[in-house]
Amino acid sequence: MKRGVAIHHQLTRAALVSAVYIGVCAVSLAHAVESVEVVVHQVSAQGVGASIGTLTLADTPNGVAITPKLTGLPPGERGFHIHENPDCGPKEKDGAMVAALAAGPHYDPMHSGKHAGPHGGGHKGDLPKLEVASDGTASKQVVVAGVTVKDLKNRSIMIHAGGDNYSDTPAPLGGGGARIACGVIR
Ligand SMILES: [Cu+2]
Ligand SMILES: [Zn+2]
Repeated sequence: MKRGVAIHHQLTRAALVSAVYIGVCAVSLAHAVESVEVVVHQVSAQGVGASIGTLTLADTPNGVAITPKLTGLPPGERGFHIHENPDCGPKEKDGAMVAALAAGPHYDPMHSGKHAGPHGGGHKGDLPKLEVASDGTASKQVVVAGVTVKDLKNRSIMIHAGGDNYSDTPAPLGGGGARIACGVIR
């Protein structure tokens, strides 16, 4: 009889340990939902300049939400992308230094080879355009589907001088042209 009670206690203990273990796993899953803050800097052929604010990247059920808190940008729509390398520095091209060229091309893990905008099946780094208000601030959130914060770590996020027509024609990469601000996603 005594032995039966002991086994019963052992089983109860095993059930408790399992319950605690499942609880710990649930907490770990919750922690997998990440949020990071990216400091954005002006960039030029001379190098990385002053900070113009931050972008907060957070996992949501619909993808990564990017919340800008930026100042000092030219008003209007600006090309906005994830680039491959975690480096906002200048790099030489055809004998001249080019702003933020070290960031490399648009993030393209599927090797699509095409710029197509946020829903076009091209580069995964093609974000919705960044909207800059008439006072040079940007605060409107954009969401990029099909990626997590983890995918975007150790890359950079770029703001261009021009807009973005989500196509490679008539100009490549949406026509955004020069790189004017950049932040490294750590
Ligand atoms: Cu870009
Ligand atoms: Zn692109």
